[in-house]
Amino acid sequence: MAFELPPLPYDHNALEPHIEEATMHIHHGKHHATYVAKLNAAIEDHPNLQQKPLEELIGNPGALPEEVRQAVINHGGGVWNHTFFWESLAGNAGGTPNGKIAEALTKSFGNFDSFKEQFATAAVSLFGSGWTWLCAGDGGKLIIKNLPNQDSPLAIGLKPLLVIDVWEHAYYLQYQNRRPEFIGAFWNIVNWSKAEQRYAAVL
Ligand code: MN3
Repeated sequence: MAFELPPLPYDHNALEPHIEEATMHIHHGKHHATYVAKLNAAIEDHPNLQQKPLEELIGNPGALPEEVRQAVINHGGGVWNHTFFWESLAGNAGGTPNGKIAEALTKSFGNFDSFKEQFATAAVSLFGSGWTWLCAGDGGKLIIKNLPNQDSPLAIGLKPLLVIDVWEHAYYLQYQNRRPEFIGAFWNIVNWSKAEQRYAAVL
């Protein structure tokens, strides 16, 4: 097997009450695991691709053989995005960021509350299935970017710092159609120290 499902970086109940244990079991153990299985199936006959880092596969899809390209974008993206999402969250987290990312959020969005409002508005308004990303672009400037399906910000030259999964499977069991409520709960479990580390690495 080329790629494996990484374990969650915390217990399945660590994000309660904001994301319930049952959702975590299905989202990680079924959805995330299925992306891993389908990625491996897609590149079964391509041992050279199995040896490469996932970032390289999804970061430069133009270099992939055409017959597997869309499958790697979809399932490889699904693998990478979910791993990044789990690492973007933590129990007893949330609050406000510190350090360079705090300064950059203020510079790019006016103030922290304005960033939260713009990010939440983007996530609420994303049509269909996709992800809302906070990324660093040129010169470390921060931008909010909605991407559909499992498309990767790595493929368009952005450096992701934080993300929320707004596919219905991310919240429907607990929140049903109330996506804004799920997005509101997200702020209580954002792992800002992880986002700070990621931004420091970009700079
Ligand atoms: Mn998902």
